[in-house]
Amino acid sequence: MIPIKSSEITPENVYLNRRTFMKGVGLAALGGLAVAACAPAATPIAEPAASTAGTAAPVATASTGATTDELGDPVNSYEQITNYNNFYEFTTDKEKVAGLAKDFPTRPWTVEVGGLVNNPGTFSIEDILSTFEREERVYRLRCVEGWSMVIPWLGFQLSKLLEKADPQSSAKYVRFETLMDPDKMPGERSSWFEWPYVEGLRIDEAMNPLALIATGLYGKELLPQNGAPLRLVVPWKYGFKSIKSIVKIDLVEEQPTSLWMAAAPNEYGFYANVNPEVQHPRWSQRTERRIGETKRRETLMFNGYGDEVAHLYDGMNLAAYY
Ligand SMILES: Nc1nc2c(c(=O)[nH]1)N[C@H]1C(S)=C(S)[C@@H](COP(=O)(O)O)O[C@H]1N2
Ligand SMILES: [Mo]
Repeated sequence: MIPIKSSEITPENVYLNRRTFMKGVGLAALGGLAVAACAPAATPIAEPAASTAGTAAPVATASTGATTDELGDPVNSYEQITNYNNFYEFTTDKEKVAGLAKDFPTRPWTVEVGGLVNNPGTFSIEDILSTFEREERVYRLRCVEGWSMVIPWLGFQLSKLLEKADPQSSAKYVRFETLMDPDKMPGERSSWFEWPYVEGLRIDEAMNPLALIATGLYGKELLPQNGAPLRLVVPWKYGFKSIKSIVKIDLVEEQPTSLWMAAAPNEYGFYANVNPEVQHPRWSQRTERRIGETKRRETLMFNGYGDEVAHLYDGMNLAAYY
């Protein structure tokens, strides 16, 4: 097999379908709304800063002390996790998100839980933090672009929040929405995407014990670049499913359309399970570059969480439900 160089990884945003492309061009011509950083030019994936690259086994100082995941892979450093981010509400440049998101206000913050539930409600982040006991979960995060990290999250099971909301029997999916506020998130002025960022899970996926609402990492509260004050983490799916800075959670009957499904439906499906056998239309998913390492690794089916989640997809053709 020919190894793929990191310089050959294609960012998620390079190709957009014709409809979105035409819309983007039209709006750009009309009012200069397009953000230059979101133009569909090949934005190469930058290597992490020299100071953080190559850190072999970082010490998890402020966390419970876990230095590896359950496979023995070392956790990435706090430096790496907080300085190499995808968060298109700020910029498509992974190394500039941290700087641009630095002053993003995460208080006050409320999350509206509604739709097909018996106990709808609007909860402040303080309510959420005092209601749900948090634990550390060390998970691999595999971006669809072909890079990955190991992150010691602090959070609680999404199932706990859903149980409190008490879904009605007609609820089949969970739909999540990120804050829509272009003054605070300037990337939302880009007409390349249909904002706000939306993601979804089938209800049984959402109830799986691995699905986490993270409010911290390395034992500290989340920084804005990682999706403060709360974000989803679905470790067996490509990173884009793990929606950041959530303000709305709805139980719904129909399968939600995510931002990435709307942008490029032939490239990003609803399921987005990590799968080395199903290639992205523009690149293979067989290997990945772990941030901090030079040699590429084999990508694992369901990102290595098959024992916990494979049963959710029994009888499904995973090439069709990509
Ligand atoms: N709202 C929102 N959530 C998002 C994204 C985004 O652009 N906006 N990017 C996703 C992608 S592509 C990845 S790989 C992960 C990255 O999470 P991290 O920066 O905390 O490592 O966040 C996901 N969640
Ligand atoms: Mo990603």
